[in-house]
Amino acid sequence: MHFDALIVGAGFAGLYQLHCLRDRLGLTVRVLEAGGDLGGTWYWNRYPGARCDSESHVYRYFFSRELSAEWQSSERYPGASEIRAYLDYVARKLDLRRDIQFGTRVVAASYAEGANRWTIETDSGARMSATWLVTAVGCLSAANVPDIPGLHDFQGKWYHTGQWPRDGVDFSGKRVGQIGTGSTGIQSAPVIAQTAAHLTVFQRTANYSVPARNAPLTAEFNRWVRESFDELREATRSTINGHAFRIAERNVADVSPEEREEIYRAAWAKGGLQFRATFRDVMTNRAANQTMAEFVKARIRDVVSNPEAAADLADIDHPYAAKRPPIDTDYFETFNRPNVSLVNLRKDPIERITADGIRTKTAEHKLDLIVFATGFDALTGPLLRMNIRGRSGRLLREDWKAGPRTYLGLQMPGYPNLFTITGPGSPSVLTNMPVAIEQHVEWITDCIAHMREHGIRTIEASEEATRTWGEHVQECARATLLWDAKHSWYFGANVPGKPQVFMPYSGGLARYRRTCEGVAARDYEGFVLDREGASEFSGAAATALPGV
Ligand code: N01
Repeated sequence: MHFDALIVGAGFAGLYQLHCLRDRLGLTVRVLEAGGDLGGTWYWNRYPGARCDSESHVYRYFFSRELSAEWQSSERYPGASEIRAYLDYVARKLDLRRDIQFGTRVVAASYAEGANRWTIETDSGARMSATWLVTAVGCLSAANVPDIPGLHDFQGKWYHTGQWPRDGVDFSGKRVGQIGTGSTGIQSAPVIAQTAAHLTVFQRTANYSVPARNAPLTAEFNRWVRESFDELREATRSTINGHAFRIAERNVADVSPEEREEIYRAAWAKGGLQFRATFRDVMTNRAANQTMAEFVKARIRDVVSNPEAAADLADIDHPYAAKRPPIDTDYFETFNRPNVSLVNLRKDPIERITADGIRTKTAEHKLDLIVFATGFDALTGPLLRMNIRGRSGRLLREDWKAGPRTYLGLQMPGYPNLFTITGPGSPSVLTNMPVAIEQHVEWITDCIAHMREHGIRTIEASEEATRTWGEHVQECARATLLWDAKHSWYFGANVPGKPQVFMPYSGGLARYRRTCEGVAARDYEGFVLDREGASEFSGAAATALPGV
């Protein structure tokens, strides 16, 4: 079957891309989704405590006032099931499901030059083709289960948080081991501890966390959200990270130590990602960052009553927010429970998994169940596992051997008419994702509309623009303290053998948006356009995007 466009993935990105291409441009479109339902990341991440750390009033689409106005969020941060319900609501309103094929994993995609077509193959052996291929596969969707010796010997059950069973997992009466203390592990441990007989948390790198201070939302707040649509939309589009809060204009050195402490305490009491926004130089000035880091470490020591556990939890080896900063509900408090213990893998590394638990250098931990909160093969993993082949059969996996190469995180040279939503080299994971997604989807939609209007057969990132952009992405990261945490997944360091390249664009979403707009306005500068070919579109005449 042939379509104008195929979209891979039915999360925030795939749903909006379907709406834009089908309902605004009139293209024939099919969405292919590996999961059994909508949600993308949120379909798979059903682990205990799964919740977004963007706040509900901005973790949503802003392309439609009506869609936003009719949705009521129940809590300050949306839980995974509420996000799935929201996406279901959007899909119903826009009648999206009829063009989505669930339970269908794309296992290969290849471009045929003569026909100017992408052909994809699914895990059931089906083939489909399209003029445009848009990957909406998410940045954090390829689960990373570490290759720890002995996993096959384990007689209990084990789960990765990013592939959580739809029916949930019953921890009651079970001895549970959790490996990993990133954003996920920090959310799951407190919830698992509530019902497990015992929870052992295996920590390799100690992590900062700030209280989320989640709470139910009042009717008054929801009314404010409805009435503030324009302001919220404008704020998310003009801030560095797509959130509605702004980073303070002051530097740490502008205030006295007493004032600074007061500012940190107030931000701590308020909770959430805004904690980092209290000073503008914490991501660029080591001494400034250290004040923030020390404040958080002091809070950890305040909360955790066992001094050894407190010391292990506060023994953090990187600047605050150089790795993705989590927010939590009672994470550090959890270590005061009698049924929770911490193993510091830096002192006592895992030797192997055995039939009945985990053996570290100094101890045997008997377990009924292991939870891998061990993260993802981020950004590149979801794309590479699709076996994408471009011109002359070139393989993306080969082209990215030394790290991802993209232009604006939107396209790669050698892969015409293939667009990657929030791909490596775009702000993506450093932002409030739906805002970054909307910007990409709208840019891609405008681009395809432009191609149709002007009879452009193919668009493809140029080699030179890709090289320059790649250097710029590294330079931007180097100018921040993100560069200091070489063991973060932003560099791909969590997956053995993965090239160490800083992957997301850290120059800020607002600046990035302007860059993309400028590129389009200058006739898609940095892209190669094939204006020769005849077009073969089945949709209605090209239309400009209304309202975007
Ligand atoms: O994954 P991570 P995540 N032995 O890679 C440890 C988003 N997110 O799923 O740091 C022992 O951050 C690893 O240790 P180390 C968010 O963008 C958002 O938690 O590599 N330990 C680390 O502690 C986030 O950043 C939300 O030394 C091993 C942990 O596993 C991203 O998803 C919620 C190990 C992995 O942490 C990923 O977060 C959740 C090994 N072999 C996630 N391998 C919200 O919006 C790995 N680890 C709230």
